[in-house]
Amino acid sequence: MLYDVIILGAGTMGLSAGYQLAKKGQKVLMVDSYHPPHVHGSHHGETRIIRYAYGEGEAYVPFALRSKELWKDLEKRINQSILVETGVLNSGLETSPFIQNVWKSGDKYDLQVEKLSSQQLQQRWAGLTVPDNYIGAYEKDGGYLRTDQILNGYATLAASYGAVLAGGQRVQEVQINEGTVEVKTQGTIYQAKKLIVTAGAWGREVLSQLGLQLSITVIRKTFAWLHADESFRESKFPCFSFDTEMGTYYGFPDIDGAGLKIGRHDTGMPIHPDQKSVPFHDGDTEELLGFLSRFMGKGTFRLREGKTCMYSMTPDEDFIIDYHPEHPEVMFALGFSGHGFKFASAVGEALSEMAMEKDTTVDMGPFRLDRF
Ligand code: PYC
Repeated sequence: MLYDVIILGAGTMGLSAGYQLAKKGQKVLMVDSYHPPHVHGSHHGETRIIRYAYGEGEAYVPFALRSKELWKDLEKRINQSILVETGVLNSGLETSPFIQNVWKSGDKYDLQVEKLSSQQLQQRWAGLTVPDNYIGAYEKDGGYLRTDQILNGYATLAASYGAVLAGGQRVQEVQINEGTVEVKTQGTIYQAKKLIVTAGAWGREVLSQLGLQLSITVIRKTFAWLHADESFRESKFPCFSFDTEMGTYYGFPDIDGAGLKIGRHDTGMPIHPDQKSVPFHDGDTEELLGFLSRFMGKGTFRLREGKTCMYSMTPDEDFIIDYHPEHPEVMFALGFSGHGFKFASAVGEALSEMAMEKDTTVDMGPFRLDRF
């Protein structure tokens, strides 16, 4: 069977692309080493932040806004709540480049971002202890996405339009023969006219088989849920992102009694994606508690569960979404650098448009490979 498109990596990005393509009448095969949903992709951990005034740069704003439209569309199609608007608080020194970008992008796209002094922050959210020289940029439309519902929703919808999911299929070889893509797994060779690579931390290796060396480093990251008091519940506390001299930390309020969730966004140990990561340990807990005692000092926190995950970092921490420079039948979306999940709905749409040789709804110019 000759598929129109094979997608390597059926995490959120791959399933989103598979759904979009199958809905548009394409014959789609999605291949994954594991059986989605699993803990090896970028979707585990139940929740991801969504925000629009964007500290990583204004180029992301149209992408985030289109993603929101598509998340709302997905909510209707699966009849489940997936985007919850708790608000997102960005905080740091007024001079922090991240905070400056939040203002700049908010102004440019006329987004609602409220400026709060450290005193106002502490008045509004009882748990906060913010230094005097910090400010807050609060986006009330921001919030979080429910990852399991999204993954299962896309998998169900993609299947309903005829997309095939081949789970537990580790890719051994990828080749291009006279314009046809061949993907070899244990015992099977699949063929297609086009190939999309959304293999996350494994994407670099797949593309190197096709002669393309991407500069992506896989990093071990940790996050945890902590028992916290009432002032950190979802009805009373926002999602947050703090750019501090102790590092960059993000988190979520206590959702449905799961505990306050928090992680460190910067730094981390380089690893190979197949290497068993150093398990979450006491040092990881101490790091997170160190941040909490400084910036949420009125709370008492106790570790409930800690986990590790992987970020695929590019040198500039911006995504790479492009065609293979020598094989235009190959496309990829990789290097999400720890801030990609919120865009998965629009990434899938863009990849489907690229595979069908159409203009993309959102300009992918800022994410091209030739910027390096
Ligand atoms: O994009 O807000 C974000 C985020 C939080 C943690 C990792 N990425």
